[in-house]
Amino acid sequence: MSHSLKNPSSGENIFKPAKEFSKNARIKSMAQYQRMYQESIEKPGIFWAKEARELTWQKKWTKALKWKAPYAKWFVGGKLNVCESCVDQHLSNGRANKAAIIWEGEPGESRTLTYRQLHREVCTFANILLAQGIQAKDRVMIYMPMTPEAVIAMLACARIGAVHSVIFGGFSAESIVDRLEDCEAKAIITSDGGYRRGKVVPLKKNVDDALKKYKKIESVIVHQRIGSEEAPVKMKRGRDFWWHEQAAQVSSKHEAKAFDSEHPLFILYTSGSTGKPKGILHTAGGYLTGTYATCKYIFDMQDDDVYWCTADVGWITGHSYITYGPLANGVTQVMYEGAPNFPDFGRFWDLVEKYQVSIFYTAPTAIRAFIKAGDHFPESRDLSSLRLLGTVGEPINPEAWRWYHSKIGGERCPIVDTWWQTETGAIMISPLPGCTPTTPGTATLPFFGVDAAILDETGQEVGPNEGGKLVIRKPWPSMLRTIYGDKKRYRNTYWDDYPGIYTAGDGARRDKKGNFWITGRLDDVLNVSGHRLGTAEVESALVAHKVVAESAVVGRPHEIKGQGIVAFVTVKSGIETSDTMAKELREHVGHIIGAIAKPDEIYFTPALPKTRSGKIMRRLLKELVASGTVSGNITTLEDHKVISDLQEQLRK
Ligand code: 7RM
Repeated sequence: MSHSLKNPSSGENIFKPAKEFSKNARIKSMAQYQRMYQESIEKPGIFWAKEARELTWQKKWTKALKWKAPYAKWFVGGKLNVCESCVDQHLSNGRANKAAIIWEGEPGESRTLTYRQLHREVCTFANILLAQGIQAKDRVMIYMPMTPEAVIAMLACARIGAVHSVIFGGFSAESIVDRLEDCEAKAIITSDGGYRRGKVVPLKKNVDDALKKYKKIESVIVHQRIGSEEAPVKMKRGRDFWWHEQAAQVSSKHEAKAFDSEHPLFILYTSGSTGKPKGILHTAGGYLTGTYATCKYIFDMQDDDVYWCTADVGWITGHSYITYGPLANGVTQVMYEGAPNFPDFGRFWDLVEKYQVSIFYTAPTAIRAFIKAGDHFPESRDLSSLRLLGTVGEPINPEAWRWYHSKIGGERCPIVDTWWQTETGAIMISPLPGCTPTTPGTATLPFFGVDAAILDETGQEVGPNEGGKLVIRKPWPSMLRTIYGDKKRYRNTYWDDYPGIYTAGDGARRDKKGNFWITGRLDDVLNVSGHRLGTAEVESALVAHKVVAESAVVGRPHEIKGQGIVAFVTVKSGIETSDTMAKELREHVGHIIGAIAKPDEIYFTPALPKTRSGKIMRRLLKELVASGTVSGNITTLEDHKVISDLQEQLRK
């Protein structure tokens, strides 16, 4: 059992991994972590080369790292085919008939692909791509639902050296066009549709709409996921091809050719501070090494684990922790197509029970939705197969952390709160589950080889509990190599604050023990009467109140204090809101953080504006409180109506 030690002086909860967990974990003690961390920082080349050697290379590298800031080359001179580490190697290491992917569709059908079957599918699809004239370095867009074919498509691109760019299936035709134009893709892989909350998402139709504007696509390969009237598909002759028809015409054998370690692997678009998404470019050898090693140490993947990451492959989490990292580790993983609340909020826990999931990785926003839905959902399922939990995407509020720990983890599972970004490729700051003492709300300590620090404006490292900019001072293998087609923006965004140092764009502080507390994106840090205050801190305080399900906090110019605090609050179902409640919440925040943090205004809303990946769009809320309206592009919003309703409320 993991136990919690109450520290009476600070009132903090410190959770330490159970002995039984540590005993079998790769990293068993803090002493071991510290020794390895020290070595990895002093001699990163040696540390990472040791990890990289566990992967399959056709030609060994001559130099682990060549660094000319801000450009890194890892495993220089090395040649590999990423697909060999993720798939082929398992055909000869005893895992050929082991389940690689156990997939469940939203309607309930289930399919298992062994590593041998995955290999055949990937080889077949690689041959389909070749038959379409796709060559190394060509960009291929992938716009698919959460089916094994999405992973197969990614791996097949990697296998032939093509550069995939996955677009989340929830994005609109308009978003597809922007990205197609930016990377000048030659082919698209899509599906007739996918199931989400009982409805069919018409993916191929969205592609057709996008292709009215972007004319450089030579082939569209369509996987038949739905295959019925529910997803009518128009095929354009000479351009559109059914996956299964092509598969019948090509060989299922394909020999993996080696590519340079720095060969581009994929481009993934992510939002920045401007409207135009950034195409983050990752390359083969370093990215694979980073995702492989983090899965091994942070998720402690073992041969008998059943791992489940609930992210979509359209996000970096899906790339690193569904496709590349887990497969390179030869683990068995669950993949689920649909929504967490279909048919109800018990679905995830049904899956955990049915497939005996042992490692579960999800986002705080999902956890808060589960809290809101009610405890009876997890309580009525057997979750005893779980041994390790993870979170990613935003700071987790202690309230959600504790719920996750007790209701999902049965107080027995360590929780790894993993901080990282699309740009970092792999997890950078996280507990190691067998050794790191954790406190709800902190991502704790840097991973091996990660020289994380917090700097002030002058470039000095700040003292304990002082806020500053989170930076990484040394290159790491899975770091982004550039923003595709925009070197200038690459430099400006990440490397201009301090010479040779990567600026993450997040604010953070370190406590006396060295734990990193991420306070949120820097544009979300408020300064109230000269006090630095993370919007995340106020949100966390609000969510700690028993009526609150979720909240978003933004700053607004304030005559006297510099910035005032505006809170948007969603209450749990069945609870009535009132002015009295707003007052109570103000007092509550004052009680938890201090009077300084009391929101000046509180707006109740049935939902918060979120991107489709579940991130709260504070930028919109900020604009809304500042100007009363929202301009610009809101096509990435999950629910447009939320904004118009709030606008109405603010007018009153
Ligand atoms: C993996 C991912 C990156 C941004 C990042 C942070 C925030 C992510 C955490 C977190 C606090 C965490 N990539 N973030 N994980 N903040 N604790 N454990 O989310 O590119 O989409 O977003 O997400 O602000 O900069 S991402």
